[in-house]
Amino acid sequence: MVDSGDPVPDILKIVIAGGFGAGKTTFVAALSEIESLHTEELITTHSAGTDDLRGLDQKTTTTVALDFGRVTLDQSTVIYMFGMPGQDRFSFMWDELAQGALGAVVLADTRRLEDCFPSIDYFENRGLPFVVAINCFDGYRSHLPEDVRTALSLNTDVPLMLCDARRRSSVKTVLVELVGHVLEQELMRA
Ligand SMILES: Nc1nc2c(ncn2[C@@H]2O[C@H](COP(=O)(O)OP(=O)(O)O)[C@@H](O)[C@H]2O)c(=O)[nH]1
Ligand SMILES: [Mg+2]
Repeated sequence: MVDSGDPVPDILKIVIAGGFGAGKTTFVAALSEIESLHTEELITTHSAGTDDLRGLDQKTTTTVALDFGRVTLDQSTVIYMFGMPGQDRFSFMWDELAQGALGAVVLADTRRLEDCFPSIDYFENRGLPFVVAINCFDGYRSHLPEDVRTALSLNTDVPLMLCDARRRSSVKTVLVELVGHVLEQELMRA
């Protein structure tokens, strides 16, 4: 076989978690270099009873299965992002999605902070490194990250930052922070 000379890139898998409407689909789409694959459906009166829409007056779609996106860091590293559906009824998929993941981003929506508790518990129990990104929705008073840390009872060693899931540069900063955190955890374990 002829060697093309192109190295086969390392594939890093990252999961994007958080409650319904926290911005996971937006986050993956903002950074993905491929058309992010996501399965959204218009919220019907059927799912309206199931998906809690409090505070989300503009939300008209709901992710049915998963978001998937890809971003090339450099020639040797490609990141695959998998959105984890936040609704409890999809929790049966979490183990499958988290399998082999390097780390996770938990998107927190300060309008409904409690919605990200299950994701945080899940990654803590699983021992998977994660960062928490507070998604900044317009028109809602911004919360001090340290107040959010207290409200989430988050360990001081878990990075916490503000982000705008619609902005590529903001999403990128969150991923860079996560990769740095993962490396730090690995060095500590070594
Ligand atoms: N203002 C603002 N709106 C956002 C942001 N991220 C997502 N949205 C909007 O919030 C809604 C929910 O986002 P979506 O990505 O579908 O949430 P998901 O359920 O977690 O996948 C959509 O209408 C987005 O356009 C953000 O950072 N700022
Ligand atoms: Mg979604």
